[in-house]
Parts: sequence; structure tokens; C-alpha cells
Amino acid sequence: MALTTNKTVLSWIDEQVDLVKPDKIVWIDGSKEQIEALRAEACATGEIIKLNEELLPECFLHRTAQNDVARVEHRTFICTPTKEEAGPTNNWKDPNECYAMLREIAKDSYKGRTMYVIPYSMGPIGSPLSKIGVELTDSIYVVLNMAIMTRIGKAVFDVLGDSNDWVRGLHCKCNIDEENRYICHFPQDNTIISVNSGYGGNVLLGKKCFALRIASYQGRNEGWQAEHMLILGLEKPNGEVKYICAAFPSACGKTNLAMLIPPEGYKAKGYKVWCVGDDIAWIRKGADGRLYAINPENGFFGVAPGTNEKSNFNALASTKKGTIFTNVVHNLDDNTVWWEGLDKNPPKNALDWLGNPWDGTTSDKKGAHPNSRFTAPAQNCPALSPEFENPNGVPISAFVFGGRRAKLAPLVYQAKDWNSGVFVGSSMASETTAAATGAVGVVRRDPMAMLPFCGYNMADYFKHWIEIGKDLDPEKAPKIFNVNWFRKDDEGNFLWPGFGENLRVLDWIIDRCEGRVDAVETPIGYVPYAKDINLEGIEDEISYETLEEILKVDNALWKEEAANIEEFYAQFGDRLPQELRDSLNKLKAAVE
Ligand code: GTP
Ligand code: SPV
Ligand code: MN
Repeated sequence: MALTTNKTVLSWIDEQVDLVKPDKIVWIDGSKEQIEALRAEACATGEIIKLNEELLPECFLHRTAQNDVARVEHRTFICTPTKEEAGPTNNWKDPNECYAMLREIAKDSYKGRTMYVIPYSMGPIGSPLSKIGVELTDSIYVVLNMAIMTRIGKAVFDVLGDSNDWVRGLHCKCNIDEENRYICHFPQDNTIISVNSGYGGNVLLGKKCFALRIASYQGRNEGWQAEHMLILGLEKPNGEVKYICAAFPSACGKTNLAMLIPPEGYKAKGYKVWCVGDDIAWIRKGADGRLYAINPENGFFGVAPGTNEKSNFNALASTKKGTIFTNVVHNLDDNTVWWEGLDKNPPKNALDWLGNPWDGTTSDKKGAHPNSRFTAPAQNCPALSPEFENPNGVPISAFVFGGRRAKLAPLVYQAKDWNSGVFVGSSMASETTAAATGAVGVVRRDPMAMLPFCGYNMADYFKHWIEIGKDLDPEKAPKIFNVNWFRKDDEGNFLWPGFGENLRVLDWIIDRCEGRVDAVETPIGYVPYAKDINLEGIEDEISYETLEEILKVDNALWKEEAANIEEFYAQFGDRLPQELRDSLNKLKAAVE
């Protein structure tokens, strides 16, 4: 039975039904009974495996196809009427040609299958900052993941009413054929079509496709921002909480930072970190003239490898109930899961992420895929912010950019003003990770961590950032910073201990926002005096000299960097905002 009378929804679904020809249609109402029935059905077909109910209640394991383990950036398209609107950093297809191609692929693909209709809200249902989508899928795995990652069910349609303001999403597994895999966005039509994949970012259409690609386009037109950013609240001993949004590229530490546990000394003083979000932020100016952010998601789709009690206690705790694990090791002895970096005891009797026998010691092959993930309910997180459901979001004090740079960028620096901050974000670069298919460890420019996620011309996106700043009272505008947890020595060892210790840097950032600490002025911005980064308790992990080393700005290296940025900027031609060109010229002059 249809859960809505909204004509725009019903007629669109009719069209899709005509195209893909499902055997039956199931409307997802969000009820516990329906979810349980779907879990049982997916267990019966082997699509998911029920894990140990005592140790991991309501948790499941899923294995994707071997050729379908990460986002596919080269098969992701922004289908705006002109190529210029998509810009030089996006793949583009003509919308009409793309629709025709996709129709051919999707045609009859639900034959013998069920169409699930998922109404979902990105952001708290009914919040003025939230938006609604409907995803059609032939995958129970997608339904179960969307039920964790978003707010789903009938209440969403109730809020939508007769409105046409919702995002259409069609997902067809087809044959998981790599050669015919396409993740396509039609920003002008509020439409997403994803075919031939069953992997997270390609098929959970509320996430990257809607909440970043489509939403960034909507945000530009409507005066707000959709960003690839975590949101955290830093509580000081006096009880005051300051909020930070941070953009790091995929698998560069957002989940870790968002759920950080303060080092012992800080904990004792009363410091706490509250997690509002670990991947996406929707940001809008509030009535008081400050920027406010909500997390549009309702769960965490986190990188499993490396997650352990020490590196991210809160993330691990979040996975203990109601979680779906994808492409990790299946421990057959106790029917639980394992991944590299969980602990030092790989199971002896296990299956690897492909489902092949694996014993953790004799094989040199990894047991879990490097991009294996957990889908965990946000409510499980012990550090979840009390503001998580606040429909108006949280006020932002600082924006932080960062990436993996083995040599160049100092541990932290502050941009001199908003526009220089936009320059810092626009020229961000990072070594690539396993989150997308393709080479790993190659330095690429990834502006604001949005390279794979910007739904329109990146130069116009930069312009949007500049415009947002013009509209803010500089006193109320978030201050902008850059961090780099990934500086390495010549042997390839990380110089900064990272993880929980990153609080030491956040503390400096908030002190800067409050005007409580001086800094050294350099060609790239304000860098801390080494004495102002507290090393108490980690002196055996990092010496004062090493700290000084990773705070240094090497003009010769920055000269190269500036030349590199200029090269990157060239592709945007005249569309690049003059403000960024000015910032680049200032940097060039300063390091000369
Ligand atoms: P997406 O979900 O892909 O957007 O990524 P994310 O940014 O949330 O990534 P996540 O926090 O899961 O980062 C995972 C990787 O970053 C793991 O390999 C971690 O070990 C590593 N990492 C996170 N924080 C730190 C840190 O402070 N120092 C070092 N050296 N590595 C870190
Ligand atoms: C990322 O790659 O940035 C992710 C994971 O957060 S995915 O949802 O697959 O895009
Ligand atoms: Mn991400």
C-alpha cells in the first residue's frame, strides 16, 4: 500500500516501475517489524549473515562483489545541461543522452525482484535545515543500511505532504557489471540514478549523491552549504562547548577526530569531545548572523581497518549493536568480525572479506578489505552530542581543512582571514586512500575534500564560499585553519602521535578563535609557537624538537606548492574567483 498520496511521488514511481518492471513493490514504513522481516529474508538468501547475538546483538555481515568495494569516481557523472556547469573536475554527460543510456541499462532489471520504496529525511525529520528523498532499490542491504544512515519511514512522507521538493533516487543492482556501472546526478531534476553497484557510497543515495552532490548544488542556489565535514563540540573545563567543522578527504581521519577521546591529562581537567557528525555537514546562517551546522545523517559509515579501542573507542563502541559490517573478516569460532588493526589476535578459523578460508597467520593477504566499513547507528555512540537532534544545528566557531601531506603542511596553521581561508581550502591536497578505486598514496588536489562530491563547477563552488564570507560579520564568521596529522620522517614514520592527541591542536584552535593565544605570522598564515602546543604526557612519543620541526614553514617547498596550485587553478580559467588569484599571488610573493 502506498504510504503517500503525493502525486509527484506516485507518478515518478509509476514511471520507474514501467521501466524496471519489479515483481512487487514494498513501501518502507520504518517499523521495527518490517526491518526484522527484511533482515530475516536477507539472511535466508545469504545476502547478509547474522552475527553472534550475545556479543553483537542485531549485527550482520555483508560481502560485496569482489569488483565492487569502493566509490567509482571515474564512473560518477554530473549531468548538467552544459559541460561548463559541471566544471573541469567532474565527469559530465549530456542529461538526455545519459537518461537514455541509463534507461537501456535499467530496463526490466527488477524482473524477479522486489522494488523497495524508501522515504528518507536527511537531517532531523521536519527540521528547517533538513531535506527529503525517496530511494527506489532492489537491494535489501541498501534498505537496511538506509534505515541506519538516515531517518526513514512514513513520518517522512507526512512532512513532505504534497510538496515537489524531494530528491528522486533510483538504484538498480543489475548484474554488478563493472563495465556498466554508473553513478549519475541530474542536479536540475533533483534526480540520482545508480546502476550496477551494491557498494555504500555508490548506492546509499542519501549520502554522497544527495547530501553532497545534489545538496551542494541546491545550497549554491539557496544560499547554504553542503560540505564533506565532521562536526564536533569541544567542551572546555568550564562547561562551554565550541563547535568545529572539519573537512578531510575520504579515509583521512574525520570519524576519528569526530569521536576523539581526550588524553588523560585533559580528561582529568574536564575536557570532552561531543560528536555531532563524522562525514557531512549542512551549514546555514542563523538568525543571530552566525553559521549553524546539522549532520544530515543518522549513522556512521566508517572505515573498519585501524578502528580499535585505542584509536577510536567511541567508533568501536558504536558498532556493538544494530550494525552492518561490510567486507570484514568473519570469525567462525565465535561468529563475530575482525579487521586489520582491531587487535593483535587475528582469528585462526575465519573467512576473509571474499568468503575464502583465512587463518590470519599463514596468509600474507589482508583479511578485511582496506575499505571495509561498518554501518552503525549514531545513537550507539557514547560521545554523541546532546545537540545531535537539534533541528537548528550548532553554531560553528572554526572550519578546519586537512589532508595527508607527508612533508609540506605544518601540524596546524590559521588563515589570516576568510578569503585566505577559502584559498587554503581550495588548494588542499592529500595522498589518495582506498576509499575510491584507483592508485593509493598519490598526492592530488582535493579542494575542501569535495573533489569527488561537488555537484557543479568547482570554480563556482569557490565563489560560493567567498560569497558566504561576504555575507558574514567578520566577528561572527568561523575562523579557518589547516591541520596535518600525517607528517612523516624519512623512514616513513608519522611524526605526530595523532588520534586522541589531536585534542591538543583543537585546544589551540579554540584558543585562537577566542583570541587567547599569540601565533607566529608566516607566508601561509599563523602558526603556533611550539610552547603553546601542550606536550605534557606525550614527551616520550614526540620531542619538543620534532614539534618545532612539524610547525616549520619551508619557503622553498611552499614556492613549489604555489606553482603547483597555479597549475591546478589554470583549468578554471576566468571562472576562478579573483580573490583566490590574489591570495595565490600574495603567497608567491611572500615565499619568494
Ligand atoms: P570517510 O568515511 O572515507 O569520509 O573517511 P574519514 O575521514 O571519516 O576517515 P577515518 O576517520 O575513518 O580515517 C581512517 C584512517 O585515518 C585510518 O587509516 C586511521 O588510522 C587514519 N587516522 C585517523 N586519524 C589519524 C591520526 O590522527 N593520525 C594518523 N597517523 N592516522 C590517522
Ligand atoms: C567516503 O569515501 O568519503 C565515504 C565513504 O565517506 S562512501 O560513502 O563510500 O563514499
Ligand atoms: Mn566521506
